[in-house]
Parts: sequence; structure tokens; C-alpha cells
Amino acid sequence: MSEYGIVQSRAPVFFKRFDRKEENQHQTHYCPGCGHGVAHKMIADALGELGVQDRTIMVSPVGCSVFVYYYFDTGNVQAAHGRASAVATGLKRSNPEAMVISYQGDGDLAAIGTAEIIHAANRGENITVFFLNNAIYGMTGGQMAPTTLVGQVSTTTPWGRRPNNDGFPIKMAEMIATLEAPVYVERVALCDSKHILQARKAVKKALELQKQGAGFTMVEILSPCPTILKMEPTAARRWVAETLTKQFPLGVYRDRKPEFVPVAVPQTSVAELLGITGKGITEAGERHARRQHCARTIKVAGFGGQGILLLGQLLAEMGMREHMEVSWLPSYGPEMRSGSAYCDVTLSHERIGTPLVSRPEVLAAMNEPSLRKFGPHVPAGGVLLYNGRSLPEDLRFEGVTVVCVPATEIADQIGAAKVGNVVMMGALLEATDCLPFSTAREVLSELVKYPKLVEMNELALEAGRNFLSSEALAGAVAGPDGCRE
Ligand SMILES: Cc1ncc(C[n+]2csc(CCOP(=O)(O)OP(=O)(O)O)c2C)c(N)n1
Ligand code: SF4
Repeated sequence: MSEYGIVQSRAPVFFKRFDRKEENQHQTHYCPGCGHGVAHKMIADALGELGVQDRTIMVSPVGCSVFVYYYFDTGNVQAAHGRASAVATGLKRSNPEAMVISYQGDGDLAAIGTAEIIHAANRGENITVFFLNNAIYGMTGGQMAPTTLVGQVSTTTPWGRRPNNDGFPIKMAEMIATLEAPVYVERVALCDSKHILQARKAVKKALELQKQGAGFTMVEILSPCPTILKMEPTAARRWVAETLTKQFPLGVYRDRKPEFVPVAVPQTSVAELLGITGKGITEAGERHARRQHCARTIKVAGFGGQGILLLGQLLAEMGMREHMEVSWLPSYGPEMRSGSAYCDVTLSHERIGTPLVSRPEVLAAMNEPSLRKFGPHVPAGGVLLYNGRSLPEDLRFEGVTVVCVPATEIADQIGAAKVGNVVMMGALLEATDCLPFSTAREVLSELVKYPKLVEMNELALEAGRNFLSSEALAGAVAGPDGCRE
């Protein structure tokens, strides 16, 4: 036995267990003979060889390979159908040091995602696209793809693809290679050992170029889909070799450096563009910045018309002015007014990984349904502000500081129920100390258009703050276990 050595094994870039398969943790979900698994292996091997696993982000598509994230032990983002190269663009631009891979099938890249791929390539984004062309929609059971061959039968072309009705197969590698910016475009095939070795080289070269910062690279990989072709795996590979390559000739379509003419573009920061420079970090802001090192995740929830989304926007705007990283993610139903509405806000001194807030450290619940829905998601140590004089009898929130602020009632006394959100903002700032009041006043005075409302908002902000520092402490604040005291 000692004369034998292992020459092929699981790439270290793959997870040790593939959790998707409960009973078969060692294997993927792909059909026997499918090209996706082979392509995954060569990408994983190349990433390992280049030593870039821990700075790689895979963008998985919609299609059979949607579950890329179950296999690659790298960063993973799943994009909406066809949007992988646009998502990859965003990821690369915000993480220039990352290796970003957009992995897409032919339905995904050449049909619904045509615009995204063309423009990503045309801009010369420094990403690598692996384009699996199996000439069919695999996952959905075999509809015609833009790459389906003339005469090829699919569920949507039962008489075979007819150019006068269905157009001609689109040659993506050739099309992309007509653009100025791409640096490397090659078409390879997974049909026999010789071609698979060539494909491995192309995959590695594309990734190497990205690592060097060369620009846009794409490898189109002709791939067998035995299940939809209704062929044995060996016959499907033969079909790729003998039929598919005739329509899609293999070879290098682009291998050169782009020739960009340098143009002097004035670089302006986002803060300058938004006209919020010059104000700098206020003294109070600096104090807050020192105090706050990690993210503060906030959810504001209620019904449409309560100014829920605006309250989130104001917090995000304030965070921006304090030179924090911010995100604001709104969610509301089609009916808007009186329908359920909420938004997620993150304020951080570090880059924000996701705008989604599923376990808010701070919840401002402007009505009872949102209290019931999101209250249980606030972790121990969090703060829950409720728009009411007291909590409903049956609700308890273990380990959470619950503050009942009758924001709407206070706003009514001021003269406009619509400033209830700003009352809540005053209470929130006072309870959490997450942003300075001076910035809140500045933002309100600049963003609110009507002078009368500016005055009311200032009163509302102060009223929320005062309620907390005077009345609330006198008895309206619930105990840390969520019970009323
Ligand atoms: C917006 C949207 N439209 C349609 C679908 C349905 N859908 C799922 S996979 C798929 C086709 C994928 O085909 P392809 O990109 O060729 O990948 P394969 O499955 O062959 O690997 C479609 C149309 C969807 N998920 N989302
Ligand atoms: S349907 Fe085709 S593309 Fe999808 S996993 Fe099976 S063989 Fe692969």
C-alpha cells in the first residue's frame, strides 16, 4: 500500500461536512455526472493554491448551484436571480482586498442577468465570473436557455429551438470579449480529462489575475447536465465534447491588459457630496464615539403614518454626521398608511456586515402588535421602548430594560400626533445615549421643511427626553425583567 499516495482529495477550501445533506455529509446535492461539482472542485483547489481562502467571497446564483454556500468555506452571499455580477461589483468595491467570485449558470447570467454581466464586464470590475453553460435551465426542469442549441428540445421548445421564433444561441464569451475592459475571457469544457485539465488552468489563471488586480476575468465552462439531457453521465460528457463545443468553440477570447486613458476625476467624499462637511464631529459626538465601540442595532416598528421610517432615517442621518457607519433598511406593506411598517438601523464605528437587524439591541415599538412581534427578539441587556403608559399585562421581557413612553399622548399635548415619532426619538436618545442631542436638533432643523413643524419637533424631542429623565424614573419605567415596578 505504501507505494500509493493520495493525489485527489477534498479541497481544504470546502467545508468538512456538507450540512445540506443530512444523511450524506460527504457529498454534494448535484446529480451524478453534473459539471457543477467538478467546477466547484477546481475553483476550491485554485483558491487553496493561491492562499486566498480567508479573503474570498463567493456569490451564488439562482439555479442548481444556489447552494454554493453549503460547500465553500469562504465568505458567501446569495444573490437574486441574475444579479450575481452586480452583487459581486458591490462587494468588490466595498472590500477591494477581497477575492470576489460570481458563479452563474446560463439562465442566470445570459437571460435574466444579461444587463448585469455586460455592464460589470464593461466597467472592468476586478471580479472573476465563472459561467456554467449547460445549454438549459437545470433547476427548473429544462426550459430553453439563451444558450440552448438550434433544434434542441426543451420543455419550452418541444419541437426544438427555432431561430425565427426563439432567436439564436448567445455566445457570451465572444460578446464579452468585444468590450474594451475585460482582461481575460476563455471558454473551456468539462468533457474529458484533457479538457478538464485545461479548465483547471483557466480557472486558476482568472483568479490569479484578480489577485494581481488586473481587472475583469470570465471563464465560460461548458458543462454536462445529464439529468435534463436524459443521458448517462458519459453520454452527456460526449455531447458536450461533440455537439456543444461546435456551437461554442473553445479557446481564449481575450488575454490582454485593458488600455484605459487616464482621466482626472475629482474625488469627493460622500460627506462632502451630501453637504454635511465642515460640521465635523461635535464635541459631544467625540464623547459618544469614544464610548461606543461596537454596533448599535435598532429596530423601529409600528404602523404606516406614525413616521416609523422617518425616525429610522433621522437616526441614520445623525449617525452619518457623527462619522459613523450607518445602515437603514425599511420594510412596509403595500398599503403604507396604517399597514405594518418597520425599519432596521445600525450605527457602528466599524463597517456594517448586514443591514438586517434580527436581534435589535434597541427596539422602539410604536404600537402593541409590533411590541408583541419584535419584543421577544430583543436580547438580554437590550432596551425596549414602548409607546404606551404600561405594558400589556401578559407580556414580560426577561433581562431587557423596558421603558414605557406614551409618545403619541405627549405629542397630542404638544399639538400634533404626527410628532410622536420625535418624542420617541428623544426618549430613545436619552435611554441609550447612542447619539448626541445637539446632532438631533441640527438634523431636525435642516431636514424638516415647515418652520411650524421645526418648532414642534424641537418641543417633541425635549418632551421625550424630559419624560425619561423625570416622569419615567418616577415610576413608568418597567424593571429590568420587563415587569412594571
Ligand atoms: C426572479 C426569479 N425568476 C425565476 C426563478 C426560477 N428559477 C430558478 S432557477 C432558474 C433557472 C436557472 O437556470 P441556470 O442559470 O441555467 O442554472 P442551472 O440550474 O442550469 O445550473 C429559474 C428560472 C427564480 N428563482 N427567480
Ligand atoms: S439538473 Fe443538471 S445542472 Fe442541475 S444538478 Fe442536475 S445535472 Fe446538474
